[in-house]
Amino acid sequence: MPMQMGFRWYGEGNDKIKLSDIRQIPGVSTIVWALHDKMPGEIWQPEEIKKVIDQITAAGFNGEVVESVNVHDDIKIGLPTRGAYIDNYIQTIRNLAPFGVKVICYNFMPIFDWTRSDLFHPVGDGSTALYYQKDMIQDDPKQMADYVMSFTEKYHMTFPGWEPERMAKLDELFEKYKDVTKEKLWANFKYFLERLMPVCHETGIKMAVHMDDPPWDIFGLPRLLIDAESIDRFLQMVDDPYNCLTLCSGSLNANSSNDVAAIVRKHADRIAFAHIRNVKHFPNGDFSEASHRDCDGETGILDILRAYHDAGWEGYIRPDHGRHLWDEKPGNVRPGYGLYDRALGIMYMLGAWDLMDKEAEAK
Ligand code: CS2
Ligand code: MN
Repeated sequence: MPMQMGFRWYGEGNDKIKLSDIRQIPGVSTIVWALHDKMPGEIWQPEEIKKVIDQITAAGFNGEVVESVNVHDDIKIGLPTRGAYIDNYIQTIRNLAPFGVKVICYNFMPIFDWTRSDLFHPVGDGSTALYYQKDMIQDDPKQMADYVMSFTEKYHMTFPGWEPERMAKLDELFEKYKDVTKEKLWANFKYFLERLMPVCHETGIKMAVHMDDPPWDIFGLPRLLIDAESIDRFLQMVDDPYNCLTLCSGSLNANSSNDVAAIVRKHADRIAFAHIRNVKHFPNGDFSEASHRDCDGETGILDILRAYHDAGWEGYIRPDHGRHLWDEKPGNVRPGYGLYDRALGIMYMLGAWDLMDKEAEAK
């Protein structure tokens, strides 16, 4: 089985992009989906899963990758209530398996998912992209949460990992994380995965953790999956073929010293899901997300693709955040998840991949 190209879709009524639009992008086999109205810790019910899978398969795709089943904060903090939340997570895995799901992408970041200071920053060519201004993300998490929530209110759009219900309790959450050191977070992570592995073996579903974005501590909260060393530690900590990575090139390369291609070469067999995103760095430490074209950023997109190809890698891959192009503006596009730039990204990736296939055949 060759690698499978995916496209993230937020679901009917929750995404302006239609499955029939995605159908027109060459080479997409897999819809990367989720039940976006579920709170972390809730069980995903078979009938809810079936409804989405039926839509996906009717449109000619498979729904083998879920992004994300979010992990309840009590599990990350290590509270006594974690047992019940892990039981629920296990039940969700069991409920997903009969519908052909093979990979669950998730993250283990305290409180916040991806963090940016501007969701629609001008790139300079008329398009906009997600942007990180270093000096704006220092000590006031509320300011940032308010900024993201202002989009939620204005455009009636919620972002995974930024659920208004959780953001409303920010003080309480920070208080609960007060004693969670980096080592404690690692230990809680291990506990969670060790409970999940038997059910992963039983169901054939791989757990694929997403990298922390950006890959450093923010607002005093520890972050774990930040570089080659921490990825080694993670894979050894629970050394099981079902304990895998969602290797997100752009998240990792927000720290420009991270060499993503080298990580691919080392751990291809444990990468279940690849996110391809390009990052442009500025001398003051700010960064912008960029088109997938190699020379538009410094992430090394072509080297990364070559590393996957050389490894004979057979996982799922998708374009990650793209820019907002043409008529895509706040209000009609999910930040990072427009139709056009991700479609262009797919053609770029497939172009490189087809050429590498041809070269390999000729050898
Ligand atoms: C992001 C994340 O980089 C990405 O793909 O959009 O929100 C990602 O989906 C989560 O961190 C995965 O749990
Ligand atoms: Mn990603």
